[in-house]
Amino acid sequence: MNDKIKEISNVLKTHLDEERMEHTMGVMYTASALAMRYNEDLMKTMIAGILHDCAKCVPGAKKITLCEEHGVDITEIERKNPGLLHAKLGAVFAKEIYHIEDEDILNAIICHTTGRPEMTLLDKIIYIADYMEPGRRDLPNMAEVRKLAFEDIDECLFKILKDSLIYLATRDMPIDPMTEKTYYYYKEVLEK
Ligand code: DGI
Ligand code: FE
Ligand code: FE
Repeated sequence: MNDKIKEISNVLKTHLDEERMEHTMGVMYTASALAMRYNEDLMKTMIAGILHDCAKCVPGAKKITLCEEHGVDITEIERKNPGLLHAKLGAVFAKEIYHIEDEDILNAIICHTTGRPEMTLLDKIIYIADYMEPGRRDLPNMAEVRKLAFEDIDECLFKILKDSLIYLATRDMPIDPMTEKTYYYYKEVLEK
C-alpha cells in the first residue's frame, strides 16, 4: 500500500470499528477503479475514499458539539438526525487529524451522503463508490448500478439518488432537503 494511505489507515483504525474500516477500504478501491475509468486523480480519489466516513463512529451528541466547536453550520434536519453530520464532521477531521488541505477532497467528503447540485467528478466517484462497494448489502437495482457506474456516471448517480429517495420514503425517514435538491437538479440536467 502507498505510504500516505498506510499512514492514514493506521490512524483511521483507531477511530473506526472493524466493519466501518472494511467498508472504507471497499469504497477506496471501488472509487479507485472509477477514477481509472474516468481519468480522475488517483491519489486524491484514494484519500477521499479512505477518509469519507472518518467521523462515522463519533456518538450523535458529540457530532453536534464538535461541529459547533468548529463553526460548522448545522441544518434543522442534521440537528434532528445527527448521523447525517458525519459527512461535514468528516471534512473537519480530514483537515485537523489527517492534515488534508485539498478542497476537492474535503468537498467530496462533505457531500458524500446527500450529494449536491453541480457535483465534481470526484464528488460523483465517492458518492457512487460509497453506495456500491462490494461489502454493501444487496440494495434494489444494485447489479444495474454497479454496471452503469462504468458506463455512464451521471445516469448512475441519478439512479442512486432516485433509489435513495424511495428507500427513505418507504421507511418513513425524513429526507434531507439537499438529497432532494440534488435529485431535482440532476433530473433537470438529464432531462428526465
Ligand atoms: O455512511 P454510510 O453508511 O457509508 O453511507 P451514507 O454516508 O450515505 O449514509 C447513509 C445513512 O444516511 C443511511 O442511514 C441513510 C442516511 N441518509 C442518507 N440520506 C438521507 C439519510 N437520512 C435521512 N434522514 N435523510 C436523508 O436524506
Ligand atoms: Fe457516510
Ligand atoms: Fe460510507
